Amino acid sequence: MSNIEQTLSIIKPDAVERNLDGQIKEMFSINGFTIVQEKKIQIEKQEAEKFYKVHETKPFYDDLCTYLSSGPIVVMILEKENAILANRELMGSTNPKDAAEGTIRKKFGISIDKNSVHGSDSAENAKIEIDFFFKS
Ligand code: IDP
Ligand code: MG
Repeated sequence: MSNIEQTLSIIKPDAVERNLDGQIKEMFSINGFTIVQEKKIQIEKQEAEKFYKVHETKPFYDDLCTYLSSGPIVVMILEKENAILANRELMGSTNPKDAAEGTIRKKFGISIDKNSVHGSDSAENAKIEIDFFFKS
């Protein structure tokens, strides 16, 4: 049975700053994702804190929110069969050092914090994250 899903992807400041957004979007396209909506924005730290609220108890939370709000990002709704898991696989492990060959983080990630992309981790969070950026 078909299971077309949507997931939220973010090209993070480190990648936008290095003009990698075109190459990253091409990787999505080659891998069968449709970019349903996209926008390039910069968010306030307060918004980053809301977006990453699940991580609020982590020691890296403050740095993470400062970082996500430090420069322009590209937020996208990606669509494909089993998009949520497929995007997590295409992104690779959180730490680029551990990411598999051919993944976005292996190719472009600099470090565990500057790892170039975000992707929703579940159907529930995909919906919440898509609404966060695209609900009018
Ligand atoms: P994910 O992005 O692969 O889903 P999460 O565990 O949800 O990884 O963490 C969210 C983001 O927080 C990561 O993408 C990374 O930028 C940052 N992060 C995660 N773990 C660490 C850490 O141990 N030190 C610094 N930053 C971290
Ligand atoms: Mg996550």
